[in-house]
Amino acid sequence: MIRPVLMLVHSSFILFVILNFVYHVGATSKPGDDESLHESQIPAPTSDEFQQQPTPEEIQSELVRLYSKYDENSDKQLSVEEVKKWLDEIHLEITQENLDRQWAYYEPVTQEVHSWHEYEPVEMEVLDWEKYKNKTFTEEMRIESYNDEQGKAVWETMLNRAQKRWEVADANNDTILTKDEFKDFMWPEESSSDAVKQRLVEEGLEDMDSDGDKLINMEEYLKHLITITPEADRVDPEWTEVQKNHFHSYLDKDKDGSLNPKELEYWLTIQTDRHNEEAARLVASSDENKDQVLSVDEIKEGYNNFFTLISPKFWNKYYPDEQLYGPSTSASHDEL
Ligand SMILES: [Ca+2]
Ligand SMILES: [Ca+2]
Ligand SMILES: [Ca+2]
Ligand SMILES: [Ca+2]
Repeated sequence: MIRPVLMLVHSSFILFVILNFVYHVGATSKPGDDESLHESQIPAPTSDEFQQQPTPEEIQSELVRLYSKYDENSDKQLSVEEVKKWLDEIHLEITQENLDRQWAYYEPVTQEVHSWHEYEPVEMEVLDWEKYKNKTFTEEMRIESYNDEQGKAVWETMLNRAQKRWEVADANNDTILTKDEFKDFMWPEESSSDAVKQRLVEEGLEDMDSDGDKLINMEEYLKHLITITPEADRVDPEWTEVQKNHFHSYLDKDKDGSLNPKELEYWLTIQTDRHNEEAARLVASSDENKDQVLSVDEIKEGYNNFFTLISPKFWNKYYPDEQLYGPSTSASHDEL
């Protein structure tokens, strides 16, 4: 049975796409993007567009090294709980690495900032909208996208969306973003700000709510999934049925047949239990002897299933020129 492919194309994804001069939404997603949280951001090691790739042995040895670190009670088995901790840490590391990289790219300047908390202004690195806009939506790219009507529309939507999101991420309303505010701008799905989460829901409605009733019904839901799911992933005759089941049993909490803004927010934001489910899925994927825990051999044998558990530092050695951890390219909402 195939797993539900439940991704929402966030504007940060599209900004990422624009950065890569690609205008076709979904063009950078690969079959298998639904597999886990970060897989879409990691190139497949088998892809031959990369010159130098880690060998299976190198990947296995990295996994074994990390395995010992997370096998906290040293019983030579990894439980779902231990794998969850591993996922939590790797997720933080990926986000931080990505944030640092993006922040540096925009060359923030240091100036005095009045925060909510401090009476006196503090010196902090900040970024202003004009600079962000000019470095993200360059004139060269604008000219290119204005070549056709669709490109022009996408461009304007994205610019508008970025600006609106900028405004909500700017928590102290001084029009510039500190690194913390910038993090909310880039990863609204992980923000603790209600305004940012609210904006994320509005973006979801803009993408999906074609009849404008502020609810996502099944038809709108499926239509959206079709636009973001590669055709190869939809050939399974069960595909539509699986998506419908997921909608009914997991997303539509009050079972009224459509997703209200609250249900949409649940779907679009990172839920704390997601790593639990992902950890359980990872353990099950390679648990040969079905004892609900992973031995070192099971990890080595199933190394293909665990790329998402390997730190960006490892991949960066092999793909130094790739922006492996660009802005959250998709919020993968795989709750199985
Ligand atoms: Ca600010
Ligand atoms: Ca609707
Ligand atoms: Ca509902
Ligand atoms: Ca086992």
